[in-house]
Amino acid sequence: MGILNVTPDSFSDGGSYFEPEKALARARTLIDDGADIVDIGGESSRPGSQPVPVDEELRRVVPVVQALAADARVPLSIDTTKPEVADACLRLGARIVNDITGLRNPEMLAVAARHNAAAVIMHMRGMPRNMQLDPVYDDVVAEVREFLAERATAAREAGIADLAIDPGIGFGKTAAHNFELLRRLEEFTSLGLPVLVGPSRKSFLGALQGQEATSRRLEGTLAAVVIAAMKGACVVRVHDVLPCRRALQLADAMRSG
Ligand code: HH2
Repeated sequence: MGILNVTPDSFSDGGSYFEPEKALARARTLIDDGADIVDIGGESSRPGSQPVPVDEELRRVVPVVQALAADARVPLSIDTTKPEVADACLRLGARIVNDITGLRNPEMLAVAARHNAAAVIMHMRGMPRNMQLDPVYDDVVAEVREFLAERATAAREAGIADLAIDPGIGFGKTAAHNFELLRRLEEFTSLGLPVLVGPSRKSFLGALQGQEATSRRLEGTLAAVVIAAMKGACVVRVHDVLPCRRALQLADAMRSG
């Protein structure tokens, strides 16, 4: 899953693809580099970020989804917490709702079901503005797993058949929590749903290696996606599709023997 942030302030590429022409060119690069899905977001969820009004989020993503839906060779996913934005993008041809709030809004469940969309259920403790203020868990894997199982049941009951679950790397988690989620990723696959993970360029990778600049976190990202794949992840959400694809090709070859 290639990331397309149509935002001025995303944590690693804010402002780079904010104009529609730049966003479309980026989407084409992601697809040429081997992305199987393009995930389009119009609101940053970096720690400390504030919500964007619905009109502004629509203004950012609608032209991009519209243009891409007409000629993209891969399914489009919309990364949003707002049912109005999901609805508009699904109408235009997006096929997947990626909701960092885990479809907790009943209206979001209804929108995804109505459009027969697939959905990604992600775990987040708190909201972006406050999620990194000292997150504490007794057992991070057990607590995240329980949340994902509960939301998957709610999504199925609402009529959404095609689901993936995501432990939400960096969303209300310390670096130690993120490492533990990756180390014990198999415990999520046992829920019987495809597992998606998004470690790309995140700060827990930088902290370990003294790489504060997000542009210096590629090696950490490659290690994380390979480990996630070896532990059963089906989808990785990344900025750097080409190198991740190459690293995953090797992991696949080793896995299949
Ligand atoms: N991470 C980000 C955004 N959306 N969705 C899922 N399912 N999983 C993730 O790990 C995930 C996500 C944050 O990354 P990015 O989109 O690059 O940054 P920003 O939120 O600042 O736009």
